[in-house]
Amino acid sequence: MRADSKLLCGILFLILLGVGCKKSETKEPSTSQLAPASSSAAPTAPSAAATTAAASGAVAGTAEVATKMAAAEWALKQDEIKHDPNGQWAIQATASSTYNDAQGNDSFAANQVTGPPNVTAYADNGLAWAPKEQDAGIEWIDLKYPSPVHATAVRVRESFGSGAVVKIELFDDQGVAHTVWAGNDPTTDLNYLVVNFPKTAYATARVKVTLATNVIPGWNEIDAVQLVGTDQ
Ligand SMILES: [Ca+2]
Repeated sequence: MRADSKLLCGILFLILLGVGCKKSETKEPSTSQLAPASSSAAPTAPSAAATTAAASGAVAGTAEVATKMAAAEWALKQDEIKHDPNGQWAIQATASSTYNDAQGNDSFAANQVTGPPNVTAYADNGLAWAPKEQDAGIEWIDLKYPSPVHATAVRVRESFGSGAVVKIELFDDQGVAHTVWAGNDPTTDLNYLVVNFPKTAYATARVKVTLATNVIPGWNEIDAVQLVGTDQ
């Protein structure tokens, strides 16, 4: 009898252990399902979606779909701009000032605005340019491009403290500045300020972006600036 009950206890223990293991297995997929969404989408959206999904059933499902759709739309737009055949990325940059007096390829140096965008989340990131002070006022970045074009747009990719751009100028081949946009920058989060204008009569290979950093408190960072145009 004793041996039987010991055996029974042993079997029961093994069954319970098995159930326990299965429980912990089922938790894992739900966690890893959330992971890809947060890495591929707009930085603020997925965590909100995760909280909503945990809160309640059908309504949460609808909200999650809407968040995913918005994230997908954002990603498609980023990709379209990045691969625009009429778009060029800067090859040379100078700035009014840089964080910690960064030079060359240092984090936050002017050169961090050259090339295609490489900041992947809305955050303080050394792959973008930041001026020396957070809220000093007027700061600018001056950029040169490989080919002079008759321009139709400038796209400024803002990666932190978005919304502080106040002016965009193009320089013609005589070095004369032309203001193509001035006003209130509506950009929020990691996104482009897109400025479209009638094709310029002059050719340009130089763009200057001016910020008023006191407008948006904290660090204001620019990841990349695209010049859009054609050679005729
Ligand atoms: Ca960058």
